[in-house]
Amino acid sequence: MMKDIPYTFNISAATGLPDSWDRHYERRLSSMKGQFEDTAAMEAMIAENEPVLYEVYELKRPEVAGELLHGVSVIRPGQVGNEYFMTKGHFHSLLETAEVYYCLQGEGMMVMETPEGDWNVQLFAPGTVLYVPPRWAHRSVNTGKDEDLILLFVYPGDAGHDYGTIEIQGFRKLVIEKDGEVKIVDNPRWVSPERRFV
Ligand code: PAN
Ligand code: ZN
Repeated sequence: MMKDIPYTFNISAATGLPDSWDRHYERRLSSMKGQFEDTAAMEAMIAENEPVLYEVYELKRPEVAGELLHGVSVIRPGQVGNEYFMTKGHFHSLLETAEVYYCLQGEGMMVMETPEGDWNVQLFAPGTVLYVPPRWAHRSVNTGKDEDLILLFVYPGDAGHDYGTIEIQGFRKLVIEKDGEVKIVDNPRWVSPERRFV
């Protein structure tokens, strides 16, 4: 059984990485099928070298109400077509649960939306604290040229992850590079909630 005693861990100021964790995983491009608009660019990159888009370091805690799950995510710099590397993104299965993010390194954005189709995008720079209220799906995007985007996250133990809704059509907004600048544009595949099931 997990010991229930207080503990600390350190995040290196130099690397932005924790010095201890229980679970580490990598997410590669092939597990993001349907998420990037430029499917030809995506298939070509998968065939060539199957890049890692992001890594997650998690501290293990019981997945129950009252606990706070926490860890560090590292999103690599890069693009698929003109879309920046990003996380899959999800709603919490328990929709009424929030999350706090703290940007340790890099630059980027959090793209968010509610089940009703409201959207919001916030910027990340080192030191930014982001509060994601209950009900908002969230996806981290690295808009940096060659630096990792490193984020500390904390969320309720019973939140759970619902990836399915986002897998169907992605988020309402895409973050792309156009004429050398970061732009937030409409996702052409996105359908408003009222029209989704008609
Ligand atoms: C984070 C995310 C992490 C990876 O821990 O799970 O950044 O993103 P995806 O889960 O969308 O692949 C979190 O938001 N937990 O709830
Ligand atoms: Zn979350």
